Amino acid sequence: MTALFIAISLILQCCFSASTSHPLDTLNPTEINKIRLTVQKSHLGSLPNLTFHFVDTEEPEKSDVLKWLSSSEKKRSTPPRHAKVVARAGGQTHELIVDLATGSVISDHVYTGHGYPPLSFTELFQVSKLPLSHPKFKRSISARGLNLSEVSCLPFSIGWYGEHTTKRAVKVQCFYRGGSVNVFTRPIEGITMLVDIDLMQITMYTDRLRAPLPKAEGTDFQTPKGNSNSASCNKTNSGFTISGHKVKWANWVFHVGFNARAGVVISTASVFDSRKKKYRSVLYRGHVSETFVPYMDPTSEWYFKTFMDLGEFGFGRSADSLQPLIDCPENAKYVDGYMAGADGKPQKVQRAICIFERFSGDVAMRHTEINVPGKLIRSGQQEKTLVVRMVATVGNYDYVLDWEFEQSGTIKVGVGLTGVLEMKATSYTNNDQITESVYGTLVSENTVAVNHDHFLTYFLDLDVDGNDNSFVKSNLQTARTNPVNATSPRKSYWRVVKETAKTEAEARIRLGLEPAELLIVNPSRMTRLGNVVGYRLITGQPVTSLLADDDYPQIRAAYTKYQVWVTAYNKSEKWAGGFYADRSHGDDGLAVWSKRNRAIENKDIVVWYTVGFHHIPYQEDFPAMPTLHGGFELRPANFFESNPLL
Ligand SMILES: *[C@@H]1O[C@H](CO)[C@@H](O)[C@H](O)[C@H]1NC(C)=O
Ligand SMILES: *[C@@H]1O[C@H](CO)[C@@H](O)[C@H](O)[C@H]1NC(C)=O
Ligand SMILES: *[C@@H]1O[C@H](CO)[C@@H](O)[C@H](O)[C@H]1NC(C)=O
Ligand SMILES: *[C@@H]1O[C@H](CO)[C@@H](O)[C@H](O)[C@H]1NC(C)=O
Ligand SMILES: [Cu+2]
Repeated sequence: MTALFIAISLILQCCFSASTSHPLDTLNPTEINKIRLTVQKSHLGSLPNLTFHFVDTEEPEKSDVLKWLSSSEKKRSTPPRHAKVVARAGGQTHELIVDLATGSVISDHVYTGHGYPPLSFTELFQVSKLPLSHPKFKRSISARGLNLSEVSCLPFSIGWYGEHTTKRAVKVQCFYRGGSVNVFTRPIEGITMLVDIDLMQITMYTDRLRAPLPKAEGTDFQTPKGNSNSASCNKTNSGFTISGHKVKWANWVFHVGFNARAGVVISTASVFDSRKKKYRSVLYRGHVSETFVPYMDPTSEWYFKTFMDLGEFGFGRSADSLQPLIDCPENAKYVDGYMAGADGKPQKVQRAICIFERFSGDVAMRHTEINVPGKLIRSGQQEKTLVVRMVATVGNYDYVLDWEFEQSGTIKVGVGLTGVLEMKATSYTNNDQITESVYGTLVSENTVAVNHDHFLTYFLDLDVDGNDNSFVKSNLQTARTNPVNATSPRKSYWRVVKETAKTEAEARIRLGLEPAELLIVNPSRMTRLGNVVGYRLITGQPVTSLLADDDYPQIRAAYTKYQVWVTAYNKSEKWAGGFYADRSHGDDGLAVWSKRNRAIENKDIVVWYTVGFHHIPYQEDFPAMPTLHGGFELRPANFFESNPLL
């Protein structure tokens, strides 16, 4: 959920040229303005209340992009540049495709299905101000003896609980600063307001219960500031180059994009094979596809808190300007991000992304050989990697999102959770007073941090050494030696039994039950030795949603019941929770697409992996939590002929 409103900075960008030479480049400010003018000139311009909720490139056909990439610069034909726009006007949701070359709308229709486009920050900001002039709210605040000018109110998306018809709506809850900068630690418990977004009015008001206001003391999360402003963009010479959005480093080349919904998008990542003397494709496109953050307090003030941050708000929309020397090291280079605001005008997030070489102090590889007579042979390499990072501050939580490229061919995806927990006020000051369930942990006097989950589902369109891939499960099975004509004193060993998923149903994986390795292979490419070329998905902690299948939030986020899914590539299937995630009914999204049970063997396929955390809060998570890490890896598996580090 969200509360931060991006300040538009006017400082010039530091390290990047704004060239739009790659077909996957994200929209630049000139293009965003052109899209706005085009839409305003169309019939939408005459409808009341025109607001922009989604503005992004309409991704070109993959075949056109691949053709562009493989042809020489002179012979290239750049695919047509189109934008997808979802706007609200006259109380309806309009989907438009805008042709940027001609500045015209080439398709336009009204969406009438379930769910709504992302909430705009402008409307969320307006919502947050509504209570402050609402007579009932003012009465509730003075009845509590509080000072209205110390109150901060925040909007929360509300999901869907089986209602036949829905409106665009959010709930609002308020917090008391009164000497604290850590707004979330001081909830004014018991007051809930429902806001109809299209009317921009409070349509329901409840003041149901009272709980003491948690104290301000001990809630400050600010660490003493170092001299961080002295960091410049190009202090250290770095081993990578950026031209436009294309990054080249060591044996890697890839494209870095940014949009309001996903944040960082990595595409056309290829790794150089020094034996074959060419770049070989690994990942056509990868980004966070959706998040699901359900809280585990079913009471009337809290039950609706089951956020799908990407579809409801946007990770790019929540991207925070990175703080040099805190969020990224001294040798980082920064990239600004651009997106359209509710008015369609370009907004800039300064330093939305940083890129840096990491010298982790770890060992990339080593060996000492003592068995060569008369010699001691010792060698090794230190680990040096390239990190692409952004931070999404989605209200109380901060997600540190990394793509890390290794010279070994591995891509490591990291998720760091930090920020402030969502807390509720309670009368309890010690655990021994608690007799009923409080659905969380007492983390400070009068303060319960509520149990919850974080699921970040990644879209991974792997193209391992080409378009057509298969998904293979290598099961490790205990085998018994033959007891009859025993030639071995051993009774057992394990062996690998490979299973290639033929359809989408066979590629829904719940990890952690049986030992298995998951591979994405290119069945038409072999190594010299006849092993099939592949990449391995090394998964993190096996976490799936524990909510009941028939619970409404779970119906909307059905894809969190498995950690891994594989689907047939379809350009319009990108958002695991469905495109219209706000108040969705679960009738679009990964779980629905996978039910088609398409063939996925030796086809262009997409892997979906969910990084999950069950979060039981602990006292150390208060007043702000130390970063908790999760993630996964994509590691070459018979992709190279031998160790690419040598
Ligand atoms: C990098 O730093 C040098 C010297 O400090 C400066 O002259 C140059 O303009 C900088 N380049 C960029 C792209 O900021
Ligand atoms: C336009 O917005 C205003 C408030 O922001 C609302 O009162 C009005 O009903 C809206 N009109 C339509 C057609 O949605
Ligand atoms: C309320 O808070 C404001 C701003 O912090 C302060 O200026 C004002 O004096 C306070 N009023 C009371 C009655 O405490
Ligand atoms: C691609 O996905 C969309 C959305 O799920 C669907 O409507 C369409 O039929 C799919 N196309 C193909 C060829 O499967
Ligand atoms: Cu958490």
